[in-house]
Amino acid sequence: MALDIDTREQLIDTVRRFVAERLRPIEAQVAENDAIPDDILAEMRALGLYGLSIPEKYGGLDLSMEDECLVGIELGRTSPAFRSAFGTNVGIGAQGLVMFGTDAQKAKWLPGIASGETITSFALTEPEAGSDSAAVRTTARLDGEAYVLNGTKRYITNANKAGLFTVMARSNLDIKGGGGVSAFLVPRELPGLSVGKPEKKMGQQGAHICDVIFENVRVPAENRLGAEGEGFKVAMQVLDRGRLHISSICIGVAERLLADCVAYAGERKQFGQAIAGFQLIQAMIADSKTEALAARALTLESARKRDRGEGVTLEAAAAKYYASEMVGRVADRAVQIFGGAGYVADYGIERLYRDVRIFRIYEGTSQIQQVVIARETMKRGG
Ligand code: COS
Repeated sequence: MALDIDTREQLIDTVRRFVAERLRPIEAQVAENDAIPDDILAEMRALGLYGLSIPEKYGGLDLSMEDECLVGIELGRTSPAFRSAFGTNVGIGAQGLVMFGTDAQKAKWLPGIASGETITSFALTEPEAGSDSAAVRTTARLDGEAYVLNGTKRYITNANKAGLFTVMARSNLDIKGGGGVSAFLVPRELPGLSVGKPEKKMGQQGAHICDVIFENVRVPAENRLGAEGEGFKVAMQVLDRGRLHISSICIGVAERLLADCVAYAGERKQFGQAIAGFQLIQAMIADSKTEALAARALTLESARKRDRGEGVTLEAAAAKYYASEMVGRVADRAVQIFGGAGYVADYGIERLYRDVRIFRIYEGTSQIQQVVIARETMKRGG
């Protein structure tokens, strides 16, 4: 639901202040400890951040895609690890349920997801099925009133905290591609489900990814999400939406880095003057600003298109491709503008440089976005 202008401004202002006053001061601490303090997580819950995209009926804020992206841009102005804490509840972990769940499934799980009491994870990727996500090998064999799941999912965000997994598994072994895949809502407590240790990563410390292992996990048939064989399409539609959300975070980080660069270039003196006066520094700022503006326009326009009920497979891929590559370039220029100070840890620039690297990989690599963009463009005839 689209918010009226005043409510939207209020929400954005609240999130902006929360980011500036509560999150930015502890960025380094969170990275050091690889954990977000519990009181901060409680504040996120109180602000409604876990339920940004969940229908009001189930306790969420029911934001339109455009409003969610505007909030996402604000959330991007700090370490992206903070957003990750509730990102799966807002996006890929819960949207399969929001879009394809039955009334009974929604009533059972969405209130807990909206409040942040239940953390959700999206379990698609496997050791042998990354970009080729239709190749999932995890099996779901129907046995009486339950599907029996076996297999391993890899790099699953928030798996260590999750109470509910949206799992894509092959329910028909005779169909090799996506058509043999179904989606399931799998509560963590089911016997046979185990979660590996969080991986050590390049960036975004405080956000966690783990393996999820299924050993004869009996999932009640009523937990299937959508029709049998529709799981791959569920995943693709969830990702179409998720890609717009990720784009908004990339824009927020880029805008944050730009502000940091402008402030630093105004203070840092070389050759007897602030480096902001040098045109070669200005050129980097100009390029970063232009690209951040372009990503903002593309993402918000695509979000509005989705809000009008139109398909955005191409637009979401284009926005994610452009915004994630853009923030990589902006972060690289930020290190350059900060010079030695950009390379050492004290200023946080090198941390953000590492944090943004994953945006070009998860929820579809840049190369997958290019494949999607080309296919869709050819389908549309240009
Ligand atoms: N929305 C709805 N349906 C979609 C869709 C979308 N965005 N994308 C594909 N489909 C449908 C197709 O229409 C097709 O349906 P039919 O069989 O009825 O014709 C079916 O799904 C299979 O599609 P396709 O043939 O395009 O599948 P491919 O195996 O060629 O792969 C890509 C498609 C590469 C685009 C897909 O595997 C992908 O996005 N991979 C990246 C996954 C990813 O983002 N992983 C990150 C992990 S989650 S953090």
